[in-house]
Amino acid sequence: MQRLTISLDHETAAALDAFMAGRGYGNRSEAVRDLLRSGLRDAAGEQDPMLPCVAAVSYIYDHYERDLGRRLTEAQHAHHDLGVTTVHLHLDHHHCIEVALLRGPAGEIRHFAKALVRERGVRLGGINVMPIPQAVGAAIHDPTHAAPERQASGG
Ligand code: NI
Repeated sequence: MQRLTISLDHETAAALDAFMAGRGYGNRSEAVRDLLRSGLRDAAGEQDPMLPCVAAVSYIYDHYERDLGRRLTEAQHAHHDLGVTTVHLHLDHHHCIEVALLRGPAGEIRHFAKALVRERGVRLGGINVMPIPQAVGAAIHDPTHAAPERQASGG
């Protein structure tokens, strides 16, 4: 463990305390560590656009708004190589939430994710990009890491 001392303006310190209270953190170190990890995880993808990543992109929109539902679907078809799956929930008579799971190089999925949440008419959007851990990536691409075949059970 290394110790570091940081200075915060009052506003940021108050926001940190509110964040801690909301999430039930016992001390500031723990909260700052988690925030740093999440920031560094995001930065990893920004630094290396080829880094294999997965992303969860969520957005709430009004499906009556200017063909938005169709535009979102078309955008996803155009990037079908990055799409894994999409979950859609009808929230009320107007609003829908969709969560798209993407997989691909960090730069490409970040670009597509931003395009989705910035589509005209999207009310709220969130993007969570995570690097695929090395071992997981290796297991997927390297057939020698495949799970051993099961013995036929005869049943
Ligand atoms: Ni819907």
